[in-house]
Amino acid sequence: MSDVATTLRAAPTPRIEYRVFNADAPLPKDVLGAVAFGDVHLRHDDPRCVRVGLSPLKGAHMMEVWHASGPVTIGFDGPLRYAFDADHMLGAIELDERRYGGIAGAAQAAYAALSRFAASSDHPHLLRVWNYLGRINRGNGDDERYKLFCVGRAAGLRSLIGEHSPEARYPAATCIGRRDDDPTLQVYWLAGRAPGLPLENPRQTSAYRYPREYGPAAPSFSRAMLASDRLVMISGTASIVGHASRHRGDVRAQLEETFANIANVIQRAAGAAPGLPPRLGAQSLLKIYLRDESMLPDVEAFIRERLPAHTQFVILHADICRAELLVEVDCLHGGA
Ligand code: 3EB
Repeated sequence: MSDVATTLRAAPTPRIEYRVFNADAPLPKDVLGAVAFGDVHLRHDDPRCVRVGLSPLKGAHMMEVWHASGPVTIGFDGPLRYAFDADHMLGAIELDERRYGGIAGAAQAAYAALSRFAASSDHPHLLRVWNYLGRINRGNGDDERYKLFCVGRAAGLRSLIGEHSPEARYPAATCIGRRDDDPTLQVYWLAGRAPGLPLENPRQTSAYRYPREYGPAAPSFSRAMLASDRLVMISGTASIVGHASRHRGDVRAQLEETFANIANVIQRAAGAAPGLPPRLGAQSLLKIYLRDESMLPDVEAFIRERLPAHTQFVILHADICRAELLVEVDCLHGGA
C-alpha cells in the first residue's frame, strides 16, 4: 500500500449533514460545529456556531452540522474561536476590514492568525477553508476586491504553507461574496490531526498556477482535498475550463460545465480512494451559490433533470469571484 493510502486510511472521517435548524435549541455535545445561513439568530456564547450571511433561496432553516468523533473541546484565542475532537478542528475568525485598512489587510491578518494557531495546535493540517466577504467584484483590475483578498491570503498563509512545494499543502477552499453591507471578512476552516491528500482537476488549470491576468497573487487553494479514504471535500467549482470562464450569460451551460468539473474531481478522488462513490448522489452535499435570484427556476430545473435523486443541496444568494460567473458549487462527497 502506498504511503498516501496508508495515511488516508488512518484518518478518521468527519460526518457532515444538512438538517433542519432549530435556533432555540443548544447544540448537542457531540457536535463539532454548525453552519447556518442567512438572517438567523445564533447562540453567541457557543463558539461552534457559524452564521454565513447569505440568504438561502432553497433550503431555508437547513443547517450544516459537523459531528464529532468523541468529546469536544471549545475555546477562544483572541479573535479566533475553535472546537476540536481527537481528529479534527473547526476554527473561525471574523475581522472588521476597516480595522485592517481594507480587504487585503484583513485577509492577511486572518490567515496569519489561522497559520499561527494551526502551527501550534495538535491539528496543524489545513483541509478546507470557506471565505466570505462583501462586494467581492468591486474595484477594477488588480484592485478588484477578490484579487486583493488573494494577495492578503497568500501573504498570511506563507508561514504555514512555506515556500517549498506549497501546492502540495494548499487546502480546498471557497471564496464567495455576500450581498450585504457588512464589512466583515469571515473565514472558517476544518483542520486535521492527520494531513489529507490535495487533488487537482485535469480540466482546469490549478488555481495556484493561474496566469497574471487574474491578479498579482494566484489563489492559494487546491481543487479538492481527500480528508480520508471516505470523504472528499471539493472546492468551490465554477464554469472554468483551463483558466478561462466559459458560457458568459448562460446559467444552464455554466451549470453543465461546473458539474462536468465536479464529476471529474470525484472520479479522480475515487481513483485514489476506492471506498468513495464514483458519482454524485445520496452521499453528496451541495452548496450552490447563485448570483441572480431570477435564475432560480433554471437551477432547480437543472437539478431535477440532471442530478441523482437524494442529492442534498442548499441554494444561497451570493456573488461569485469573477463577475461573469453566475453560479458556483461546493461539494462534500462520501462521508462516514
Ligand atoms: C475558480 O475556480 C473559481 O479563491 O478560494 C473557487 C474556489 C474560486 C476557491 C478561492 C476561488 C476560490 O477559480 C473561484
